[in-house]
Amino acid sequence: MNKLIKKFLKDKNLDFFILSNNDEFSSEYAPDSEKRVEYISNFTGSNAVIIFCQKGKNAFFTDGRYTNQARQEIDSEKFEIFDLSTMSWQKFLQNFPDSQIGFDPKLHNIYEIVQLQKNHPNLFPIKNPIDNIWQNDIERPRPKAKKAEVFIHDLKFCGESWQNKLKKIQQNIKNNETLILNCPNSIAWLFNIRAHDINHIPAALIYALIEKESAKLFIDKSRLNKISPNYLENIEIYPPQLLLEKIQQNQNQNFITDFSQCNFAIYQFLQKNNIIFRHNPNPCILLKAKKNPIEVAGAKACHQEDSIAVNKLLSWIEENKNNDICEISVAQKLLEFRRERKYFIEESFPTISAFGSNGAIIHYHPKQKTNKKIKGNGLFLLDSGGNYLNGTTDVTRTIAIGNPTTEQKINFTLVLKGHIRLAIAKFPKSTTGGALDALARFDLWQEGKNYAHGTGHGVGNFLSVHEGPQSISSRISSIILEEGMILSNEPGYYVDNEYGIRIENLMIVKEFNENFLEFETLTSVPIDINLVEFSILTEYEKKWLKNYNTNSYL
Ligand SMILES: [Mn+2]
Repeated sequence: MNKLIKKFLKDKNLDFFILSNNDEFSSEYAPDSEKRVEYISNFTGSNAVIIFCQKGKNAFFTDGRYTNQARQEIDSEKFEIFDLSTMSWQKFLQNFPDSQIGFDPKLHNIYEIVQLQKNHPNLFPIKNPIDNIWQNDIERPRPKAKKAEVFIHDLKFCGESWQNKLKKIQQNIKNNETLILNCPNSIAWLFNIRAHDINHIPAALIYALIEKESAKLFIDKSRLNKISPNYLENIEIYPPQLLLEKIQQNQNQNFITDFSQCNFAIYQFLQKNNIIFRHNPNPCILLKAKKNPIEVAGAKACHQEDSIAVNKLLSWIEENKNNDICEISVAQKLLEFRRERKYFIEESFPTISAFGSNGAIIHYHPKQKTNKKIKGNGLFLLDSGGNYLNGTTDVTRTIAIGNPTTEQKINFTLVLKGHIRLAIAKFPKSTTGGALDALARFDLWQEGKNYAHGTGHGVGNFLSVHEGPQSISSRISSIILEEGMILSNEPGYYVDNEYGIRIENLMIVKEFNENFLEFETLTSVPIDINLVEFSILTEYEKKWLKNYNTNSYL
C-alpha cells in the first residue's frame, strides 16, 4: 500500500500528500467508511494526520494522549511518529516551503488550508488516493456509509422547540445572507433531531442552509420515515447531493459559514463560482452550550442514573477481584449495568479500562492483544460515559488493586487536591476556562509534575461528550464560562510504562452570587480512599472528600 501511495505521488509530481483523520464534517468519531488513517496505518486513535512523502519515511502526527498508542499500533519502518505538541504537521512542512503538496479538500476546514497556503504556494486539492486504493481492496473492503433513521429528541429532554431555536438563529441573519451549517451536532441540536450515523454521538451527518425566513436540510427523505411529516413543517428537504447546486441557485446571496468547521471543498466551490462569502462563528455553538432549565434537570437526573451503574461496577470489581477479571470483562460489565439505567442509549465514547501500565496510555481502549488481567498490585483506571436521552455523562475513577505504593498514593492525592481545588472554585463572571486551568495543576506543579491533556471539556445534551466552545485548558480557553455550561474536571498524572491516575467528574456552572459563579459537581461515584495519602490533605480537603464520598454511595 505504501508503494502504491509513493507511486501516486511520483506520478502526480507531488512531494507530499496530507491525510487527515477527519471526515467532511470533522466528526470526532469518524464513521467506519471514513477511517482512512486506520485503514492505511492500523492506528485506532481519533486524532491523527499522516504526511505521505514521495521519498523516505512518512510522517505520523498525533497528540500526547495517543503517542504511546501510536508506537504500539503503527509500523515504525514506514512511519516516523511526532507528538503534535512539539512538532505540528504544519511546522514539519515549513521545512519544505517550495514542495508540491496534495490534500483532500473535504477533510480540512477552511482555516487550516488558508493558513497553510500562506507558507506553501504549491498546495493542491486533489482526489484522495487512499479512496482509490480502498475502493479496490477485496481483502479489506471499504464499509458503506451508515444512513440511520432520524428520530425526534423530545421536548421533555431538550426543553425548547426547534421553531424557537431557529428563530433565535435567524434573528442574527441578514435578509441577503445564507448560513451554511456543516456541523452535525449543531443541526441535531437546532432541529431537536437525532440519528445513529456514527457510534457515540447521536447526530445525523448532514448539511443545512439557513436563511432569514427559511431553512433547508440536506438529507435523504427515506431517513425521515420515523418522524411525522408535520414535524419539520416549512423546512425544505433536499437530497444531500444537491447542496452545491442549491448554493449556486442562490448565488446572489452572501454566504456565511464558520471557517473553523466548514470544509475546504465548499470554500473552493464558492470561490470558483464567484459567490460572496465570509467567516461567521457558528451561532448555534454558544446557545447549545448553555443548558436550559430542562436540560439542567436532565443532566442531574442522568448523572444519578449513570453514577448508580458505576457504583454497581465498583462493587462488582471488589466482589470479583479473585475471579479472573480483565479490562475487557470490566468494560462489558459496566455496559451491562448502564443498560439497566433509565433512558440509557449508548456509551458516549469507547470505555477506557486500563490496568497498570495501560493506564499511562491516556486514551487506551482494551483489545484482545493488550487486554490485562486485573490482579496483583496495580492501579486500575476506568474512564467511561453514557449517552442518555436526558443527557451525556463522563466519569473517571482510579482504584487500587492490591497494595498501592507510597509514590502512587502521593501522586493520586496531588491529583485529588487539584480536582477539589477546581470543584470548589468561585470565580467572577467573565472568567475564562483558561484562567481556571492552573487550579487543577497547582499541587502537581509544586512537585514539578504535570499532565499532557486539558483539565476540562464541554459536554453536550444527548450529543457529543466533547463539545465546545467552553473548556478548561491552558491552550484554547478564551471562552467565558457562563451559567448552564457543563464541563469536566479531570486532572491526572501518568508514569509511562507503569501506571496512570485520573479523577474525573462533570460539573455545571451556576450562579454563586450576583457577580460570581461556581461549579456544582454532577457525578456521584466514591473516590478510592485506599489511594489517599491523608497526611498531605488539608482539613478542608479531608472534609470535602468525606462529604463527597458519603453522598456518593448510591
Ligand atoms: Mn472527559
